[in-house]
Amino acid sequence: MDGPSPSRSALEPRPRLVDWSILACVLLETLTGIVSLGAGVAEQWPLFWVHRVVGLTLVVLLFFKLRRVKPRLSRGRWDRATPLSVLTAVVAIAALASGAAWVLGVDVDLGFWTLLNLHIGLGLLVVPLVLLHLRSRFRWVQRADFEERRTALQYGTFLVGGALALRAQEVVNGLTESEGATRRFTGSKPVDGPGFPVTSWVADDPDPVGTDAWRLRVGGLSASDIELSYDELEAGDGVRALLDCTSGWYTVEDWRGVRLGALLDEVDADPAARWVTVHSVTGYRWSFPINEARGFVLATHVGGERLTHGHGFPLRLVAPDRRGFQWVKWVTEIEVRRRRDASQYIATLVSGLD
Ligand SMILES: Nc1nc2c(c(=O)[nH]1)N[C@H]1C(S)=C(S)[C@@H](COP(=O)(O)O)O[C@H]1N2
Ligand SMILES: [Mo]
Repeated sequence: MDGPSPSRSALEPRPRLVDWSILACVLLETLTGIVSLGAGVAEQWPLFWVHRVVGLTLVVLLFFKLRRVKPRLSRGRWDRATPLSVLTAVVAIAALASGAAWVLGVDVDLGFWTLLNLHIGLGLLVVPLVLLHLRSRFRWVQRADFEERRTALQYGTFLVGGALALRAQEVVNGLTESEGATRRFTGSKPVDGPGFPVTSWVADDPDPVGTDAWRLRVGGLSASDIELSYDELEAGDGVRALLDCTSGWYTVEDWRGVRLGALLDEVDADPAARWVTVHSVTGYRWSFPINEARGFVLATHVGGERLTHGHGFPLRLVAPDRRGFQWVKWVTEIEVRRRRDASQYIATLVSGLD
């Protein structure tokens, strides 16, 4: 058992409360982190803000916790669960450090991955590690843990302190015009130089798609189904849109192609249809509410040039206000549906792994 350590500072909650708070923070970070991957409009900034403030709170709590358990790391005091605990601590610290570094404007080239990808990977790893760690170290929180009057004050200080630290960091970023100042609310930075990255999720990397055999199918919950060849696409609609990838970069480009709503009109989508799934030749797919999707463009061109293979030739989705992973490349089918396609999450993760 951990007795109340005599050297507990004024800011330090009781040990069990620290542990439970860490668990709550980890779960909240996981939730906000995952949801934020799909957040593309500015009104969703609080998600990112909460993720950062709770992350800072975790740093403080973890500091208290590690200081408390440090004696247990000395020779002869290890038990069977200690190695896992150490691993959990190391991964958690790495997750926090990579997240903080990213916010501060640091990026290191990790080959296929950005620092933000590393942060996401480490963060997702923390969850099972913490759950395993709980199996051997679980203790119910007790009422006495909350009875100290200063508890509320302690947590208030973490949150206000975290918010002030973030604000200060933004101001400093702005004054020094550091790299962090150019970030979007999502944390993404503008891509510099001509062109923008070719990004594929995990392993999606099809052979170049030739236009001879390629067709765009449009149909499903509609009066008719149609198939269009590349030459039949009337690519006259232009849109300037911001592509924001969850690996941490964004770019504004001029796209040209076919308005998705025009295709839906052509097949006479059923009034009962609520969703549209956009399929790639690779099996990668994403679905959208039909009314929003009507405004999307299926692009054949970007920046006045025909799409390259990497950017999705012959046809790729341009979905303004949606995060990059939903901008399906190498599109081959528009499927009108009653419901959202629940298999898309798995399909998108494993696409290209065969
Ligand atoms: N079929 C397919 N479409 C895809 C992807 C993919 O892996 N497969 N990656 C997505 C991701 S994660 C992003 S950010 C954008 C990147 O588009 P770009 O390569 O043209 O920059 O495409 C999206 N469309
Ligand atoms: Mo992405």
